[in-house]
Amino acid sequence: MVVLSKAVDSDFQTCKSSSDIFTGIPVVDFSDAINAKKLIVEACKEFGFFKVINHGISMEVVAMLESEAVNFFALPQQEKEKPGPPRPFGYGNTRIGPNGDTGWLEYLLLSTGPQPHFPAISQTVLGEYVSAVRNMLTGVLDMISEELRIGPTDFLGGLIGDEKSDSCFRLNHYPPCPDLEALSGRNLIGFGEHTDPQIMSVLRSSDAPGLEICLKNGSWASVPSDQTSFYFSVGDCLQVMSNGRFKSVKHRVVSNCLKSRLSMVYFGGPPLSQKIRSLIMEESEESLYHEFTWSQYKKSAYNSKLGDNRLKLFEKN
Ligand code: GA4
Repeated sequence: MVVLSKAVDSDFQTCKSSSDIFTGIPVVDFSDAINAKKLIVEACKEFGFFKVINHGISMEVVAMLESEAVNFFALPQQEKEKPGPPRPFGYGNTRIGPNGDTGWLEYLLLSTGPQPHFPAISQTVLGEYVSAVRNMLTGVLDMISEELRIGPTDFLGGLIGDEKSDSCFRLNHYPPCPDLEALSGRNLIGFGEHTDPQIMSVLRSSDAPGLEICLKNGSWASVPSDQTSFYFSVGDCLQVMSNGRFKSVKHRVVSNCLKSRLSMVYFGGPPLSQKIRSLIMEESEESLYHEFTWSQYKKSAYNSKLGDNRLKLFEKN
């Protein structure tokens, strides 16, 4: 990582982080299947974001992958760079995407193909984690299909479970940024504000704050860190499929802590050829978006800057 003084005078963005931890994030308890579906749909409409508890995922697998990631990020810089840059998959440091965005983090971007692998991370642990999270996401999406009566009940989940699903996985390490005085009360941005282009994303983080979501009124809310739960966020494709009922949640990460933060995020994407269009429309309701394929949307997303409104290009007016 670059040294802090360089980060402060260079083009790293800063922001005033939201100081209070937000306590209003909906909590979905998987042990209460009857209420889970309704709660998920309400949460996707109100926040585009919710937390899942009693998910049944082995905390041992989570801890093992976390420790693999911690060990990887502790390697000498040269070693970390060996597998190559994150285009499409590899190690990245302070540069995000292809269009000049920067952030106070280092990361690994990985494929989730049939047998996800990365030289410095145990293939067994990575494979177990990815398949457990994929199954959990598939279950959540099936609940949404059922509650909203979108096609067959396994329609949405099927897009992620499909062997051609274009999902990906990211391990983010946000090093501590202790010299906050030099920033005059502001915080370095770890990962700038953005929405995820895919259908839905699943995040698990270490016990350090930093994630913020944008509420409907435009204010930023700080998400409490919770190592034992998973946070789900609606992506752009699901906003389109729900014809705008669900909100693709804008979020960011600020490095406001003395602790380093580690997050693992699974981005559930459909197959490249999948057509994305509004799937629920009441009588006389019109689609808010032009139809596109995931491949078209992805291409357009990779031509955008992180904070751009990527759906704008596909809105009907
Ligand atoms: C945001 C969500 C995922 O992290 C990601 C990001 C991707 C990247 O880091 O390469 C993008 C970003 C994300 C959206 C716009 C483009 C592409 C960086 C960027 C500026 C892996 C993804 O799928 O889209």
